[in-house]
Amino acid sequence: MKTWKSHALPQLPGVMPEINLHETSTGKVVPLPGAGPASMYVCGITPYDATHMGHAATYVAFDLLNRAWRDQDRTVTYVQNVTDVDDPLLERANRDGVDWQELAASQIALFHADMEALNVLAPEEYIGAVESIEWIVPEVEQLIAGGLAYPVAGTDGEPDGDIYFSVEAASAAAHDGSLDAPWWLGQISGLSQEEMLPFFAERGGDPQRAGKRHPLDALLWRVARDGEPSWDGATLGKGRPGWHIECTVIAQRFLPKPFTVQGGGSDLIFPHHEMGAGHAYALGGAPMAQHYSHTGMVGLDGEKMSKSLGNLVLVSKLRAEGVEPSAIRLAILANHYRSDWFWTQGLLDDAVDRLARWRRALPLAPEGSANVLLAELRAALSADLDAPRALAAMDAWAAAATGAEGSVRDSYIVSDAVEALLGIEL
Ligand code: 5CA
Ligand code: ZN
Repeated sequence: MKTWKSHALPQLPGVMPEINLHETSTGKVVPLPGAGPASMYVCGITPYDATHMGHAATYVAFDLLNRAWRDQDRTVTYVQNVTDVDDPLLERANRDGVDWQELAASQIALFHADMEALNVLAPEEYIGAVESIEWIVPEVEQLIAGGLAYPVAGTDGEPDGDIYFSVEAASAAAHDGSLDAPWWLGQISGLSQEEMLPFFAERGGDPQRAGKRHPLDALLWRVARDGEPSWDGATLGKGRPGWHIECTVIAQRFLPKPFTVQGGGSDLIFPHHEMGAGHAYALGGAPMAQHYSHTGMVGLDGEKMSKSLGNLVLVSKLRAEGVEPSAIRLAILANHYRSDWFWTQGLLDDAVDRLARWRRALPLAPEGSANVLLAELRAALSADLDAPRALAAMDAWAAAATGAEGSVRDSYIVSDAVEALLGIEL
């Protein structure tokens, strides 16, 4: 699928030091692999509503990592999916009486325009669930053949043949040596099975589905139902894929096994990334990713911002009201990516002021100040993408830029650094 356009990325003098990033599974900030190509998969949107500030914050956070890697002169391969067929999208289209494909296409277009406006570097590959069905089917067939997935008989009006991933068979295979590497349920999230159950039910799982071998077994293939779109599934029968296998297959097709960083919001730790890791082991005995990284949740008025609650601040709406995209990005960057935070008008007002201060300071750049600032920005970003610390360094630099005449060379380096590392155009 087509993606959006990246703005040009200025080259800076010197390089970013070793990047340290929080690892979800251990809770520790650890160095990322420092040499060779870097690869990243960030879970994309389900396109039934426009980009809200939570989505924007997640993609801006991983954009900082993309920029940090590029500042190390690394080759980066970034892949993002779009869940362009899934229950919530079909439910929304039904509710509103619109065609689900048109709804998806319109929201994807809006998302791309928002990402471009927010200066998020485009992924190298942007892949839809629908276009990946033909790659998913043989992988599910392989899991069945290996005894790691099984069909469920129809009951309570459900048809025969939905395919589920067996969490018990997969973790047993991982430990008896039939898979090369160990995998267990809880490896990424650290949750106990009792803790997993409510999240599973809340986030697309079906613990109560009759006929499953284990309540936490995840759907791999949903056979066709009346009134739902379906595709050829070869021996699986007509149907559509489950959610976790979509991301596993796309990531494994376009990225190394394992790739460097799997990213997404903290709402995806369980079950989505936990199951994705399990699917990857079950398919090849290799971990999905070397590192799992998650952003905090953005909320509004005391609740998580979510399409289902409807408490959304839309990037496109703010843009239509004339808010400068750089100010939106700067408001996001004022929060550390791992913290949960709330969107407020005050945050945006502060960002508008800050942008104006930085712009006023730019022509007054003190001689020799740019390289010092650049080192501070790099130190902040390499320390678990500490954008608030980078903003504070830039604030201090701007406050000190008070001379009558600035250094042209320094002002160029500063504006390039703020653009290349923070994605803010001055
Ligand atoms: N299509 C799936 C991922 S494969 C999905 O979760 N789509 S989504 O549209 O619900 O979310 C898109 C991305 O934004 C995900 O990485 C999700 O973790 C993140 N996200 C969703 N809501 C928030 C929020 N309130 N704050 C921060 N990030 C969020
Ligand atoms: Zn995903």
